[in-house]
Amino acid sequence: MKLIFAIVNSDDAAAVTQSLSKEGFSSTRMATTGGFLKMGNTTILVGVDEEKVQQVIDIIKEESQSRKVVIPTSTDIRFGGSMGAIPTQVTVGGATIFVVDVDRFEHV
Ligand code: 2BA
Repeated sequence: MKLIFAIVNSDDAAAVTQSLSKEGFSSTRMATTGGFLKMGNTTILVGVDEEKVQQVIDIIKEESQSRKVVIPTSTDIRFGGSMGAIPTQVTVGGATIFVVDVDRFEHV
C-alpha cells in the first residue's frame, strides 16, 4: 500500500476530493500552510494499493490548476537596495505530490 500526499491550492481541494470519491477513493483533507508564501493550502491524503497510484495522480493533476501569485519582495538597503518592496511573480502548483510506502494499514 502507498500513501499519497498531495498539496493543492485550497480552491481546487473540493474538486479533487469529489473526483477521487466519484472514482471510489477515500481521502482526507488537511488545512496546511506553505512555508514560502505562508499562505493557506490544502494537503490531501489518499491511501491506495500500488497499482492505483497513477490513477489517483492523474485525477489530482486533472483538477489542480497552477496559479500566479504576486508577492512583495523587500529590498535590503545593506546590498544597495532602497527601502520598499518589488513585486515578484511566483507560479504555484498545480499540485505537489509525494508517494510513500505504508508499513501497515488498519481500518477498525
Ligand atoms: P509554498 O512553500 O508557500 O511555496 C509556494 C510557491 O513558491 C512554490 O510553488 C514555488 O513556486 C515558490 N517557492 C517555494 N519555495 C521557494 C524558494 N525557496 N524560492 C523561490 N520560490 C519558492 P510550488 O512549488 O507549486 O509549491 C506549492 C506548495 O507545495 C508550497 O507552498 C509548499 O506548501 C508545498 N511544497 C512544495 N514543495 C515542497 C517540498 N519539497 N516539501 C514540502 N512541501 C512542498
